[in-house]
Amino acid sequence: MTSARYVEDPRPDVRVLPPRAAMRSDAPRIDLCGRWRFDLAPRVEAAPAGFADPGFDDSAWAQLPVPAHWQLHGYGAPAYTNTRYPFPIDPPHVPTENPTGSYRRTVAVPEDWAGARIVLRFEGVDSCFAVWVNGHEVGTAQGSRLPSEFDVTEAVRPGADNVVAVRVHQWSAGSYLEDQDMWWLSGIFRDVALLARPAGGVDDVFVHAGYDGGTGTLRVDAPRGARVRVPELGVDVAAGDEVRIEGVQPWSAEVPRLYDLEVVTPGERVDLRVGFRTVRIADGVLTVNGSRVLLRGVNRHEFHPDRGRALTEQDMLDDVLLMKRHNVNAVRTSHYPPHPRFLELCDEYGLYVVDECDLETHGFVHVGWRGNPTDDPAWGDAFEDRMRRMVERDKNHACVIMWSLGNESWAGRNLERMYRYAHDRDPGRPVHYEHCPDGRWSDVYSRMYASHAEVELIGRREEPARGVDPVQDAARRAAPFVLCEYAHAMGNGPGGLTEYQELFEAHPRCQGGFVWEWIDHGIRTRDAQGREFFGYGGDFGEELHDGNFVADGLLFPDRTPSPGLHEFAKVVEPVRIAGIPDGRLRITNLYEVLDLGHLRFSWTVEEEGVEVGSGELAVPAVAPGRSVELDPPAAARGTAETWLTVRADLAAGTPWAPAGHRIAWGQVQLAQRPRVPVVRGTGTPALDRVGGVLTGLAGVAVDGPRLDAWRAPTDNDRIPHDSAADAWRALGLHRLRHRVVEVRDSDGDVVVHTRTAPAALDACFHTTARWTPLDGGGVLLDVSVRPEGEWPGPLPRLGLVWSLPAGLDRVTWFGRGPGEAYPDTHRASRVGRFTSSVDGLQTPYVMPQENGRRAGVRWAELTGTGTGLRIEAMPSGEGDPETFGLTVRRWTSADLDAARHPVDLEPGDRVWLTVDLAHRGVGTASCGPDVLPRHELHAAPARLRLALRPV
Ligand code: IPT
Repeated sequence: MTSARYVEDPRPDVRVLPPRAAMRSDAPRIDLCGRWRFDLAPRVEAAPAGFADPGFDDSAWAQLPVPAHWQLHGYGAPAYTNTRYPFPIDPPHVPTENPTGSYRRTVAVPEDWAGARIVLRFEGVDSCFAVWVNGHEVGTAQGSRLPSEFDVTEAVRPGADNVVAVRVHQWSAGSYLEDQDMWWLSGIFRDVALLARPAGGVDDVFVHAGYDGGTGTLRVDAPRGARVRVPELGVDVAAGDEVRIEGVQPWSAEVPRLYDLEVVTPGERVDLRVGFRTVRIADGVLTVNGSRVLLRGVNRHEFHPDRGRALTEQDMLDDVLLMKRHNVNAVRTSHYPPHPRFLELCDEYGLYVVDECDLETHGFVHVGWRGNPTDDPAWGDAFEDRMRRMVERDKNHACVIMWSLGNESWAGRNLERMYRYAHDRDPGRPVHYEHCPDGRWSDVYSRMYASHAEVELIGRREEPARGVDPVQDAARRAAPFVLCEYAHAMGNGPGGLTEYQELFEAHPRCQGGFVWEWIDHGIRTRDAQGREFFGYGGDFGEELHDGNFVADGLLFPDRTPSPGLHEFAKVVEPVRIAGIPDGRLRITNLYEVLDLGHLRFSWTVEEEGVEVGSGELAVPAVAPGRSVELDPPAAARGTAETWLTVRADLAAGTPWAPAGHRIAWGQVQLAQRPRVPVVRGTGTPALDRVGGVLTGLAGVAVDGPRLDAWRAPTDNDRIPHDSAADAWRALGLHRLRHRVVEVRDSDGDVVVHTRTAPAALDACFHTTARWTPLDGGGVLLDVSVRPEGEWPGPLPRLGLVWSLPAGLDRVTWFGRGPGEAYPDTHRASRVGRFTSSVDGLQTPYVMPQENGRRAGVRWAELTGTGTGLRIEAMPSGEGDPETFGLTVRRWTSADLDAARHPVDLEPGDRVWLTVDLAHRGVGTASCGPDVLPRHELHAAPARLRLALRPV
């Protein structure tokens, strides 16, 4: 049993002051961030005795920054588990081995603080702590991502140096409520401050600022006698008075209009920025200021690869700017309230927030939810206390449009207490909880990872009853629908975004959702050779961990956008530009409140990817929800494949992006690719008649092609039980063998028939390759693939693999680009001409896997040292694909598959080129639906004609 009983006591310490709103005040404040003396002990009992005494000698201790996690400063190590508690399930007890950090510092408190009430405020300490001031214990707290304040008036000596001592425990009863899918990281990781609270000050404020059809309403609950002023609106009223204000501009994520508001008493003045807005569920639809909202959201954990969850203001701003620049309009603060500054930024820049409480008990799933605190009254106060601390802290933010009780905590009566608290205290915001099939603790119907087919049923309000009584079923069916998590962005993907968006746009009830998740939580570290990489579960010596499941975001750990973020930005773009069958352009405004007047439209015409015309496009200020049809600004003129690209860019700078920032774009094909006659040449292709492959082309040492039906499994291929990748390995797709059946001459061509199959099976692929010499030293390769026998289940690809000299390190192509694209992730790519180094084609997923494919390629040139190679898809005239998928890398798929981190991939003396005849989508099966049927790849005959030429 621990000597510090509070560690295993879930009940909130009564010495913690009642929670109140986060505010900026003119009352004196001393920032206690900075370096503290620090000691880490392996257990509570091993923490230095008497360390809280003012006379304790800490001069031999090291220093640790506050805010920070000790594991990221050389004390202990980070550990990652998804749902499993990294300690035995024995609530409320935790292991005796409970790393305990002792923190000390002095603070000079000014003389003139004498007489004031003095409060010590912690914004976040993970996971449990006790505080002493000048040797007096002032309280203890749990709730890692929630503030706690202690009255330290009696302990502080104004006019002197005061010793603040904090003992922080890695594990506590609170850890059972904090089983979020993230790194276990401890310490004082948010700000600490000492506050002088003036007599007659403004301890708490609750702003109610609504908006209805041009009229704002304002009522500010604050201490009696306080004045409330909004200078810009000429408002100067007493606290508690309600005023109606005509001509107010409303707040929304698109137009985040804020007004400065001050609340003043003789003792204190606090400053707030308020947005007038009304959130309402009307006719089963979630609205803000009467407009239906479509949540283009992301789930955001707080993360930085060096700092963990101890973010700087710049980190938070980086997130907000990246979101705004990628058409994100909503954030679920999964799964805990964020640093308070983040919400100020969301108010200011315009993001809808679902503010989620610091609650998850997911690990109980592994014991059949036995003993889950959610339904145990002994934990009721802890649950309500958490909700109360969040609601009270964040209640004044316009950005917060819903409260969320927490995540994955199953069901139980303690949720009822949380729900009630939020509702009673703040009727102005709906409450969200996902695991609530009967709608008891949630005002919206929320689900995670529902398939497209189910979302469609829900959209029609025809979803299955899910075993609840008819009254509750009817209530849920009438509620708006939100996907609190969808499109698991792990590794290569997420596939299927477009099809979700189509459902959100088709059914008013489907109000969008939140991609899981915003950022990969890879921690920057080094291997034995000193090479830097982003570590995941298992890289820090954990005995229990969940590998790279922690790296499933739209941003790489260093905040570089992944292809998934580019795809998301394109799929959710608020303006849709498309060609319609009559040859005209349709421009649709999908904003909630903005018309299109803030955008500048321009166009270019490209022939085979080369610009031949450009101009501005006059587009009227189309109202939200409306569209306009226009004649295309140009027509095709010649014989080349011609594309019109129309772009919508910001006409003027905004706080989050400069003028010219791209919001949306669309392409219309103006002329098809012409058929080019193939002119036969003389000579014989340089074929290895035993191996059945080309060995040279005009002096270029090519070797290939060999048929390939495999890809280095993506996380989505690999992670589910009975995964696609398991099936591929069982079949042996990663170890195909080739038998050259026949090489024969035919009318000046060489025809090679190869049988490709894995060991131990009789199923195979027959490949027939007809080689024709071309004028100018090239060859035409007409290749047909025909599967034979049983090929159960999907295939990852049907491709042709070649190796080339490593000196060919540049690739130029005409096709989709510039980024990678798979059958269900190609919206962000446009048809054009692009150039990249081979290295630049690779996507550095935290876990190496299939990546970097370019889609819809008409032709590609690989150049560099010496003669290069051009590969062009030639229309067969029989409806076969006239494009191919292209991957070029310095390693093989086997190397990619074997690597555990990008640093494991070492270039060799060859470049590997894969030309896909067909490729499977990527889906989201790592957590959610697999590849949609239309993007599946099943064994079927395929054909491709390629002209290979020296360049
Ligand atoms: C879901 C969790 O809510 C989220 O935190 C994360 O772990 C995600 O899974 C996977 O990355 S819960 C799951 C049972 C769908």
